Amino acid sequence: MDTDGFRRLWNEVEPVGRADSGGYVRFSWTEPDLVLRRWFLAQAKLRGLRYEEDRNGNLYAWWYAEKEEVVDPDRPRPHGAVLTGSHFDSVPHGGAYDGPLGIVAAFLAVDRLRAAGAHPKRPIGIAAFTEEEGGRFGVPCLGSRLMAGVIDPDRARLLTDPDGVTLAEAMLEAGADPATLGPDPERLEHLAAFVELHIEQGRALDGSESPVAVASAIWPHGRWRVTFTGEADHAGTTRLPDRRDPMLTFAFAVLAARKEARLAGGVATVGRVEVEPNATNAIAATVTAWLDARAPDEAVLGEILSGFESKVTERAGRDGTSVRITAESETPIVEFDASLRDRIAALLGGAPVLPTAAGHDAGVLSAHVPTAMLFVRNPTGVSHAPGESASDEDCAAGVEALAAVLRELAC
Ligand code: HGY
Ligand code: MN
Ligand code: MN
Ligand code: MN
Repeated sequence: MDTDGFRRLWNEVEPVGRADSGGYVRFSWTEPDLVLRRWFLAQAKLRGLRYEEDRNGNLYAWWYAEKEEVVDPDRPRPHGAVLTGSHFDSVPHGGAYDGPLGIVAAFLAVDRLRAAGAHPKRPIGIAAFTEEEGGRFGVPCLGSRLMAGVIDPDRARLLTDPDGVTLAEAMLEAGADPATLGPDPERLEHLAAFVELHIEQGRALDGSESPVAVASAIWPHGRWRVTFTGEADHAGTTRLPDRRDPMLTFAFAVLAARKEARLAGGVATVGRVEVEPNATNAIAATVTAWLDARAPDEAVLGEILSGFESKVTERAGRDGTSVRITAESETPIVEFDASLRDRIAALLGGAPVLPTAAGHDAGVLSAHVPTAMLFVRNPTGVSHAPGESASDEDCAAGVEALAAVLRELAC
C-alpha cells in the first residue's frame, strides 16, 4: 500500500478551506472551491486525462480505453464508462475527508492501475460533483440532482445562500454559466457503473479487521424548513399572557423532534435556526428552523414527520403562534445494486457491508446507474465537524480497494 503516495497528494488538498476552527468551509463557487476545481484540472492534465465540465458545473477527468470507439465524433462522450469520485464542498466547519477523500482516492486509484500496466476496456472517469452538502444553497446533491433531472433548474438558479446570493449569481461571479443547468440524460445513459469512495460517517468500522466497507443502503432522509410566526413585542413591558412568542413554540419543536425520532427509531436534528428581528430585548416575530430527519425505512421516517407535525401544530395553537412546514429536499431509501455490492464485497475479501444514514451523490445516481459505495474507516466516527479523521494507512487501503474495483469493472 502506498501510504506515502496518499499523504503526498492529500497534502495538496487538505489545507484548502480550513478555518481557524480546524473545520472546513468549502462552499461551492467560493474561493476554496475554485482552488480545488483548478487542482482537479491540474491533476487531470498531469495524467493526460480528458477534462470536462458538464452543464451543471460537475467536473470529470476521463481515462479512455485504448481503442475507444467514439460513436459520434461531435460528441466524444465515452460509452459504458465506469465513473468514480465524490464532492469537494463541505458543511460549515465540516471535516477534511467528507467528499475530497473520494476524489483524491480516485486519482490515486487510476495511478495504481496505470503503474500495474492495466488497460481499461471501458473508459474510467473521475467526477467532482458540485454542492453535494447543500452547505451554501440548502439543497443537498444539487449537481447530481440537476444532472438526474430531479430538481427544476429554474428553482436551482434561484436558490439563495445565507447572504441572499443566488446560485445563478454565484456561478456567474465564478465565471460559470447558470443558463446551462439542467438534466443530462445522455451522460447518465453512457455510464455503466458509479462507485463512490467516502469516509465512513460513523464508528461501524472502528475495531474491525477491515479498514474498508461496502455500502448496502442509504437511509431515507429529508430536510424541512419550519417557520414559526408570532408577534414581535417589547421584552420588558409585554405581560406573559399577552405574548405570542414563536421562540416558545420553536423550543418545544426541537424537543418534540427528538422525542418523535426516539419513539419511532430514527434520528432528527435541528442544527440551523434564524430569528427575526433577533434582538435581545424584543420578542421574536418569526423563527425559521431546519429539521433534518432520517430513519431506517420510509414508514419510520413518516412516523417521525407526522408525529412532529401534529404535536408542534397543537402547541402553536396553545402559544397563539402559527407554524408552517415546507419540505426542502426529501430522499427516498437507496438500496444499492445488490449484485454489484456483493461482487465488490467478495472482491475485497468479504469486506463488511453496512448501511449509512448519510446522503451521497451515489444515492442520486443509483436510481439511474448501477452504483456502489466504499467506506474508509473513521476511528472517531465524527463527521460534519473538525473531529472527522482517518489514518493514512486506511486511506491508502481505500485507494487499493477502489483500484481493485475499477480494475474489476473496467479493465
Ligand atoms: O447530509 C448528509 O448526509 C451528507 O453528508 N451530505
Ligand atoms: Mn457530508
Ligand atoms: Mn459527503
Ligand atoms: Mn456524498
